[in-house]
Amino acid sequence: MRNIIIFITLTLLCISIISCWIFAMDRESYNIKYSEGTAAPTPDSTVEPTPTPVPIPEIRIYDTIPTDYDSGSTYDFGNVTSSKDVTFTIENEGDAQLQLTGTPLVEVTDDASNRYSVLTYPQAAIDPGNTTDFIVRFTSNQTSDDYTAKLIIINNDSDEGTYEINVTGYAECS
Ligand SMILES: [Ca+2]
Repeated sequence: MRNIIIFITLTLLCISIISCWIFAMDRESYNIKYSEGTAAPTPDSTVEPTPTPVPIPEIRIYDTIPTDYDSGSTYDFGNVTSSKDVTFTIENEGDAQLQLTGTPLVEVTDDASNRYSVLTYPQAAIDPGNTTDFIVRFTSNQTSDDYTAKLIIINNDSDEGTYEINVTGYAECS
């Protein structure tokens, strides 16, 4: 009977020693894993991943000076005795392709006396950093007067999709 008790005690002692050794090995393995730079798991983390910025087009229009004509601004042809041509430049300051989607690409509206016309149209697709030109003509006639109109450029800029430039000019008869 005494031998059996000694045997059981030794067996339990061995099991305890082996368990401690296995636990110590696991602990060492864990410490090596996370000391190598791997972040410990944080199941309750509320940090959202930073979204990647989406490339967007950015329209800018100026004339040959260059002076910017923001959407809604006015270009003044001044006093014109026969006709005057003005070149406007469209630049894409964004990082995605700028697309002109109007038909025509530059539309003249509110031109009751047909004083304005587009001589040269711009390209429909403008890559980031590139430019394209269009030319607008103001034509005088036999009646001295002020004439106004609008140039409409439909495009895929998110906040200037309908770009409008007011034009004005004084037809001066000689
Ligand atoms: Ca814009």
